Amino acid sequence: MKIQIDQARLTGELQTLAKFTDAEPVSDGTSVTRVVFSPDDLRARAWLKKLAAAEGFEIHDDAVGNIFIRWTGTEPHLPAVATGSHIDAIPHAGMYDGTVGVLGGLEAMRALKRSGLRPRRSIELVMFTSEEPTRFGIGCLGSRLISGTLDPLRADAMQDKDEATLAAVRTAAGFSGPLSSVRLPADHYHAWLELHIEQGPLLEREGTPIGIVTSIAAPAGYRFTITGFGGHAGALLMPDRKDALCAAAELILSVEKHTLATGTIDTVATVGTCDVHPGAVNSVPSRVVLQLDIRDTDPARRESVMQSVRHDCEQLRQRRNVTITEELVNADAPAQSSPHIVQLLETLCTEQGIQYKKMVSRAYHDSLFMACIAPIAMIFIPCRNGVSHRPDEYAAPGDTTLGVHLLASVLAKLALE
Ligand code: HGY
Ligand code: MN
Ligand code: MN
Repeated sequence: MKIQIDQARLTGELQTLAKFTDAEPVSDGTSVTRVVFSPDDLRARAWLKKLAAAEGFEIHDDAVGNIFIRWTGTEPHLPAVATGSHIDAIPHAGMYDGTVGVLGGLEAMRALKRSGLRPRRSIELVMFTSEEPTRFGIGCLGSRLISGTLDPLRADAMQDKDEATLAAVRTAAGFSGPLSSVRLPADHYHAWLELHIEQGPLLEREGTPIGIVTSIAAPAGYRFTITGFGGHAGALLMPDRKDALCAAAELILSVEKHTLATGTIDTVATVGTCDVHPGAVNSVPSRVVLQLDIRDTDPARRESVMQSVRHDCEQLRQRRNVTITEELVNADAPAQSSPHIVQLLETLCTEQGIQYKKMVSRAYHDSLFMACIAPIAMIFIPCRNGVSHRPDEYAAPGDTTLGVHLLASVLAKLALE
């Protein structure tokens, strides 16, 4: 069975998908903003479905808008083999994060069909809703609901910055029905694979074209609200102030200090947003909301950093006479890849003379949650300078093709098991 990836077609489709964006063009790359259920996201979804329909694949979506594109096997009652990723993009992102896994997965299926393969097990491509936390503050909405790790009622009540709920937004986008219907049982899939850019520098730095992910670090998200006493920037004297932004600054530095203090690169933390109220140059900030993203391959070590930050918060409350509240958004467990699928990938790489590296994924992916209901693995390809979530994010066509070819090879093996 000869698998031929149509590199020109795949490259063209990645470029077409990148055009579904309302980001202004930039000189140093391709800037993509595609927030879940935005007009661009809905147009991109419709375009993807048209591509899939042209191949005669069966298509359906669920109540949260996850899209399922199935090539039915000769034994359709057997649990399918699945692959996929996401096409939503954070503001001013690049064009390869997630899309390589969706369009690459589609091309892998097309290439297998062209090769004459007759899969026993159906092969299914999944495009997940809202992998990025941009709109509703939590990542992997679609895969969390599929895996049963997010309460459907909590999910539907989540609001975006305009206080529109997920329930209202998804219904307006044409996805109705109870979110409880999104959940899939643990035996629904025989295996799950995701092809993704590394979003880090290791593969390119080592000149290795393929990464085989053995585990995915565990993300946690917290929202801190600091409330002080603000007022006129000129008339309110310094001793009378309880400047919420100064307190927030100390909290942010506390996060950095305790994260670095773990002494391992496996612990990372970022305060990525800082909303200041009232946000006027001549008004002393009275309230600040921070969003913290902290990740580790070891959840206990992640929690120990949080404990140290909480200790510093207590000091801040006393010394600055501010209130600080902490709200848990998510605290997820890490995921381990299936040794069987990792072994299959290693054997394929060896047989095909492909140099590979087994590695941890520090970014989270929908695979983190698919691991709750199926054996998983991920295939990484290099991205230039390790850059991601930026317009200069770039994956070379040759690397993408190699990743898609490996994905197609392992899908074929698993679909014949
Ligand atoms: O943040 C992440 O790890 C993913 O790219 N959403
Ligand atoms: Mn991302
Ligand atoms: Mn991604």
